[in-house]
Amino acid sequence: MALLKILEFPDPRLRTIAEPVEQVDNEVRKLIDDMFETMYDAPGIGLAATQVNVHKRIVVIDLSEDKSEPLVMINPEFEVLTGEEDKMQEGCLSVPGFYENVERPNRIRLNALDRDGKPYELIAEELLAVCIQHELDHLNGKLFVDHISRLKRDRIRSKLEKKHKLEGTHA
Ligand code: QAP
Ligand code: CO
Repeated sequence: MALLKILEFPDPRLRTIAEPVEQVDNEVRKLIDDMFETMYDAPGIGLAATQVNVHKRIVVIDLSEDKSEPLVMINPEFEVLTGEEDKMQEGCLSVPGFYENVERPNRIRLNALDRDGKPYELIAEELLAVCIQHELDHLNGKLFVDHISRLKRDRIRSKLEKKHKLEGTHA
């Protein structure tokens, strides 16, 4: 297994629209294993392939405290089940150090393939519903900062650009 490099906002590669997976084969499963390792190392609760510069429709999520509930979503699609929204503080491994409130529907139905390529359906609520929507946004080139004010987004962008410049001078 391997730790993958996570792209950070405002990297334009995070705006790529991911392609559907045609075959869930060993190469895809290796990527999924590396994505879990990368997410657990961070640590994080969700990671989309887009964030590691692989533009395929693959997401991994684990909301547990002890890595005990790994969820794999390949070619995921969701449908909103309620008009009710949850306002939740979101973060992102691609926007390190920043957290902002985002409102999203709090009950969804997900359809996806698992790591064996088998279709499944899942009704998700609250944090899981929010996390799935956040990760599926990545596959469409969207970030949680697109859901907040331009002022806040521009402040985050300039702080991260400063950080990246500093990292560049040390490398
Ligand atoms: C998406 O985010 C999410 O800033 C997953 O310095 C988060 O795993 C959906 C992380 C919250 C809904 C609610 C963020 C790690 C991890 C950071 C993550 C950081 C280190 C974020
Ligand atoms: Co994210």
